[in-house]
Amino acid sequence: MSVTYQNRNGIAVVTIDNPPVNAMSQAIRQQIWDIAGQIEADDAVQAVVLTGAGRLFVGGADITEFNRPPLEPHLTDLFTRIEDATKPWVVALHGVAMGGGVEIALACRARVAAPGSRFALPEVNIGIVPGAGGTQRLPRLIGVEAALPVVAENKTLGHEAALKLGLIDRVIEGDLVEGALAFAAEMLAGPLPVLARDRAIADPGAEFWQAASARIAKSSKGLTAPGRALEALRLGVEQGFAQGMAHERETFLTLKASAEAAALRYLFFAERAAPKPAALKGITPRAVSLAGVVGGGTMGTGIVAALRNAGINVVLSERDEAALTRAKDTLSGIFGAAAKRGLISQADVEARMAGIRFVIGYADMADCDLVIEAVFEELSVKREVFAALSQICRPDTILATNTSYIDPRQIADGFAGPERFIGLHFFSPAHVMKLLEIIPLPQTAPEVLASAFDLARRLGKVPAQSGICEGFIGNRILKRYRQEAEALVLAGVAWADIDAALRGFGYAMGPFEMQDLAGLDISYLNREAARARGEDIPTTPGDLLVRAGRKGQKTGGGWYDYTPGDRKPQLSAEAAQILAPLVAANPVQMDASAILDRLLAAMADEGQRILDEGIASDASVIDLVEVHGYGFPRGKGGPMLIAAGKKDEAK
Ligand code: 3H9
Repeated sequence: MSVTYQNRNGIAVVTIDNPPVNAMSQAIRQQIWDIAGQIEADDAVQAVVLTGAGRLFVGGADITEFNRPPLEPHLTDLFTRIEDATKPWVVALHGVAMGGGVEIALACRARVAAPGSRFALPEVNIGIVPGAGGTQRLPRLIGVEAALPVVAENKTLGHEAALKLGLIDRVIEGDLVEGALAFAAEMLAGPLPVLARDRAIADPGAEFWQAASARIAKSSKGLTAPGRALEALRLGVEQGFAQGMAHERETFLTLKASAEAAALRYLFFAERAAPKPAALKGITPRAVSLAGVVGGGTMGTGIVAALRNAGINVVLSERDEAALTRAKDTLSGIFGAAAKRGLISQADVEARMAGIRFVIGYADMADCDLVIEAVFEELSVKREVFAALSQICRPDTILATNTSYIDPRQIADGFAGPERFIGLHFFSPAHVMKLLEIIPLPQTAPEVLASAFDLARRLGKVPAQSGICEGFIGNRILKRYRQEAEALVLAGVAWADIDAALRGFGYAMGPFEMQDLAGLDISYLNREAARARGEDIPTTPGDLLVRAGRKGQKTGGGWYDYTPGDRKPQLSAEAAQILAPLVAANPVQMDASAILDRLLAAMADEGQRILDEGIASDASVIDLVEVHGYGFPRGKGGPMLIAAGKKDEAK
């Protein structure tokens, strides 16, 4: 880790070398600071080219330092020093510049970049605003309208857009440092470009700010930072650069110290650790270029869409023509909707559909590298599929089940090549939801497990390895959460209060609204099946509602009533009457924070059991499951993080 400085014919080349992402840690800041001082004092230097070693320029400030008080020299002071230098600094950007990496570039006199470079201020993702001038210098350089989505909405700019907007001054084909040196020499011959801080800025007016605030309030889903980034930008436009910088710094420091930012940082590192389990280090995954999917229902088609979006060709198998036609329609609907939203082109839609072979039976699965079964959740049906696949497929074809509850050992039992079986539990809709639970069997080969992680990476999913237990990590915690919520109802707490508490916490909906949306009948049928097997399962509120024909939104009512065409839940006198025999006679008032404490504690308790049993390797894996598969509010980190915080408070 070092910053080096070399005099190249009167121009100093300063190189930041701090793998893996050249993060600007205290040591790096100090070295740049010192070198900047030496350069100012060196008569043999007329200008500076700043560059990063390795595959990218700079990934930003060093986030690992954010849990501690900031250490000097601060980035803001360093950037002012660069800005005030009498020798002009030119930055040579390549790969990625993010956060502080963009901000240091904005403080330079000029910016050149290699083709393919990308620029972003992703600070809002970790609960902060850009804290070293990003909200002030960027709008002065590229205009408020172009800067706002970068500053507050995590928009990335590619090199072409950056050039057009004036974020960079030249794209350098060929050797970047040589090109930057030539640019600096030219620059010295003419009048120097005006610094970003000294450029005029136009206020786009009240209407613009109003619309932007409304858009950001909607898209930020309860997170604080995006709105504060907008405010910081606006304040600098209205009150000038110096005031804007002071306000930005204060906002940055306040947010950095917040629980929300701590939770988002925790998830940032958890998301980066999850794809790289230590046990798989050095193990090469198998190549997957053709995948089979058995079952073209909601889950199967979602998985096919996810695979095609990642460029993997697919063979989709169904039982008959009618089912295949339905699957085809669903898939063209999925891709068509993406095209309508401008995410892909019409040509992409056609290419994605063309990469799917729709077949009946399993014969065409013979040459697949991976086959994912997504058929009805019934052991015998799944075993039928694998009986055929284990005969037809190559011996090295990975065979995966998308079961959400059934023990994958039972599904694979007795079939040839047990080392190639694995559980891959997708979440519906599978082309949207980020979570992929990966469930190795005891005999799964390490390279099959490595292939599952590699697949998650290619599909843009967050992988969470789970051991085998009923419901794996996610559905096991969901069951406990629902049980706890129902226990409160039985004790006399109004279910509308419980749902409201969870919504207030940041969930899109509470447990009872969720049941109404998903339908109460499937879990009812599961309970009935278990009762038929002789299991002693007491009558639940869900049983009474389903028996009275209230299966949820699809039947016009469940826990709540619904008017046709409207998903808004309304209190239901009928549901209350049906449940009266189970619910305590006297209503119990419980405030939202007490309700939350109960439900979050139950989730964390189940999570702790999951850890104790070795089902998950780390508490952060459980939190990733909740955030990416079950709508746990990102800004809260996860039930395990909250429980750990409570334990710390109690100490
Ligand atoms: C900021 O700049 C604040 C300023 O406005 C003001 C300050 C006053 N720090 O993602 P990868 C680690 S806030 C420390 O797998 P990729 C990461 O944990 C910052 N560590 O690589 C991982 O560690 P490990 C704003 C960092 O090639 C390793 O590097 N910037 C940082 O897929 C490789 O990471 C951001 O938010 C960091 N800043 O992607 C950018 N960044 O190997 C965040 C990464 O031990 N970073 N690490 O698991 C990214 O988006 C991606 O890492 C990047 C590279 C695109 C840069």
